[in-house]
Amino acid sequence: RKGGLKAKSEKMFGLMDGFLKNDSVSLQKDILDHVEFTVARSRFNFDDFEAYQALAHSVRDRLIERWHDTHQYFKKKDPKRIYFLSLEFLMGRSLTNSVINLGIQDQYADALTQLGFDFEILAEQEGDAALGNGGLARFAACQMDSLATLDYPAWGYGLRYQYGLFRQIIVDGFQHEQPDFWLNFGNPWEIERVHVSYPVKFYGTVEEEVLNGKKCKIWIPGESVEAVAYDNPIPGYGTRNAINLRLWAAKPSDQYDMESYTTGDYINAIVNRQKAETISNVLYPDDRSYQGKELRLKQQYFFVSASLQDIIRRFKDLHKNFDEFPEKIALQINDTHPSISIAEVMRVLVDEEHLDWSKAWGIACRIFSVTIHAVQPEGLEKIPVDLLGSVLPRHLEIIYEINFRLMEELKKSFDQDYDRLSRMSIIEEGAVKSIRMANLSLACCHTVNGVSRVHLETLKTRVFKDFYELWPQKFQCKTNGVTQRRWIVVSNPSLCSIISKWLGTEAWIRNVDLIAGLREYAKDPDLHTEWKNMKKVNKMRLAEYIETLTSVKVSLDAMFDVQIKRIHEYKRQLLNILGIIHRYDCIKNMDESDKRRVVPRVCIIGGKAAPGYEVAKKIIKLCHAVADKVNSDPDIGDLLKVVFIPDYNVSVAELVIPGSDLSQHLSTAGHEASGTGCMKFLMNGCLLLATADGSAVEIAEEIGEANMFLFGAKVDEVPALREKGTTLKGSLQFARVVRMVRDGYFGFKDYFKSLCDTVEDGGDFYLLGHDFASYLEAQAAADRAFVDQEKWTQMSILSTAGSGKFSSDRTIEEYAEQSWGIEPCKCPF
Ligand code: RUG
Repeated sequence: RKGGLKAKSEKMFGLMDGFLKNDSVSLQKDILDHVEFTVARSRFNFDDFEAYQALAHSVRDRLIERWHDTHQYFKKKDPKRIYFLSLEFLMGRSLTNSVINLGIQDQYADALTQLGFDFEILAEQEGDAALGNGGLARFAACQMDSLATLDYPAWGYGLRYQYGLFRQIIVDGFQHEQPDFWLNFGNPWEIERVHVSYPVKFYGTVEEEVLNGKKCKIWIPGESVEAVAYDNPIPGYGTRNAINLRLWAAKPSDQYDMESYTTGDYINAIVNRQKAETISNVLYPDDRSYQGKELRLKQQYFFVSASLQDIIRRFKDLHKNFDEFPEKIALQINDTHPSISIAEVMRVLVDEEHLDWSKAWGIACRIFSVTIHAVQPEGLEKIPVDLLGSVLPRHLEIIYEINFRLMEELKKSFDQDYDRLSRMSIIEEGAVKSIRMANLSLACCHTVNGVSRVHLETLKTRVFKDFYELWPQKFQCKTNGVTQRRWIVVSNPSLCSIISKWLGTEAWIRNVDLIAGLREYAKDPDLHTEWKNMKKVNKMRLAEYIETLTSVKVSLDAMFDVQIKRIHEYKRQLLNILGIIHRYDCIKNMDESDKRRVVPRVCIIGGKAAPGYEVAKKIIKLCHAVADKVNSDPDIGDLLKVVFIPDYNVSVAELVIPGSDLSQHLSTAGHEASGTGCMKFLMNGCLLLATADGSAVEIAEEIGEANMFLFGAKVDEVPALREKGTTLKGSLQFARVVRMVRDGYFGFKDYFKSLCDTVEDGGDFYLLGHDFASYLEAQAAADRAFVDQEKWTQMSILSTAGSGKFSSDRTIEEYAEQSWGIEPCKCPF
């Protein structure tokens, strides 16, 4: 029978191949069919949004076709798979990216033109899928694109939040948060799998029983919630492979509350059941602190438990013996958020599969690897013991057992060094006894990855020094990357055409190392002309966008200077604003002849502040207060404009980055683990003004320091500077601009007082005062370079040409070879 099934599936595979036609007439028919039968509108009367929906569904059909074929093929070949666990994925829009990766963009553009629509206008109808906060989540999305493109047998697992990252509304310069109802108009990119669901248990007690003469623990849970799968096909570029991102949604389960119906309180019973859904309701909007929240722990365990049930079910379909588990499965933990998966794997193997502890632990240690994205020990997640014991009582016992064995092992090496033992312990003693999730990961994972060289060094010498001394071989550097498909091909089509034309090939889209070939033409006047035109067109689009949003008109001759990222003290948007105040102050005090020498600037800032982060919110307000003053000052005119772009997200980045001349990456050295925004700007030929932090150090190595504007204290100088307590005395200019804010020059004197306090004597943890003078020098150097447009264009070309290393394709290949031990598995065309 098996042989018969196999033959049948092979025949089906052949029949499905090329099932959907991609010529313009077939696409038109498919789109109209979807208008009529999916969107249920008349084909004679539908608007742009409905046209987008129909278009998206026809693309989805093609995605599903490849995605089925890929999974059939993976099943047939049964390669070792990588399962990527991440609590956040910041996917942005899917339409353009999908048609480009499927290789049918031109056909769709033709089909739509013939139907009287414009592809780009319809693409604008799509909302962003913002199931993540920032760098970590967008990096996860880039990794999925690279995994698919490089044909790796991969699955992503995460949570399908009902509300993604909040929408940022600006009222009178203040940030307000509004919920992101991203699913209200449906989501054509996902496939609801009602039949793929698993129960996830919480609370309850642990009991002992005897099985085959052996004492065993059994968990008697107190609550069960159903996890339902939503699949999101991720197409690779230049390949038939389309992998799966499976996101879990919580639904009420019937298993545990039958009793409540029989008590007669039917309405309350229903209301209580609905509460189950809250688990996947909302994304935590702070990317740094979420310590000790019950819902957060439930979210983590919910997606981990469902994913592992799914993974183990798939494994068991083909294998009987858990000895083969590490040969077939690699599990990647994205930051410490999914670390509870380690305890869950141990629970399943020991309690359910009845493996003995050492065997189970041996398996766990061979399958898990972790990437740490944080820099400070304080940024690592801790869960109070009481909370974990109440929500997941059996897991707490397991973690205690892991810790007991870890301590026994450590004692062999460190004997009486109790300080070290307590630092390395998974359990943190103190007022609130807690589980250190990072230490749990370090105890188990075979590889601990840092996200840039500087970051790995910090992990080795500070954050995890003790662990590094014990297990140096575990620590690896995997410098982050971004996908050139999204960040050049989708977001900057003119640049894409220029690169392909000058390299004489499109092969760089899969093999980005080829982009270095542009270096040869960095001084070619014809390339310069094309490059400058491309930049001008992109700046025009951005200028229109700025005017629509903010009513500020900006000059295309000005340097577009951009800082877009989450608002954080360490990212130092305040340094940028104080620099803008200094520029304003200088221009105000110039005579007309000096003014003629000023390089006009449009300073663009965008980013969200976590809802409870008061200092960050004040920074946003200060930006607006300065913008109000500067933009309405007739002495200034086009020499300086300040713009805050509200509701920064992935699709805003796709518009802003290609239109930028200069971008700022100002983190105090040692605080940015890597930074990936800088890589997107680099690919787009935007010059970087940056501190020697995170990946900027490696960027400087690739393009040469002369092609960017570096400034500020170095990583190893920072501790001594803090110790010394550098103050305003370091720079009169700094003292003057802070005083202007303090004295109410931009209004809101009382409101900004505490913000000024953060950078004045005794404070200034992030060293704005120390770095200010060198920041202004770097800004002046950028001005000088901009005046010589040929030189600037050459630097811009060299930036793009040097961006090859920062592709997530390179990152993923390093993970595949050095951490996961997986091979490509390419579905035949
Ligand atoms: O802040 C880091 C960025 O430096 C990094 O580029 C990105 C991806 O590795 O991750 C960011 N991050 C760190 N996001 N959340 C955290 C907290 O662990």
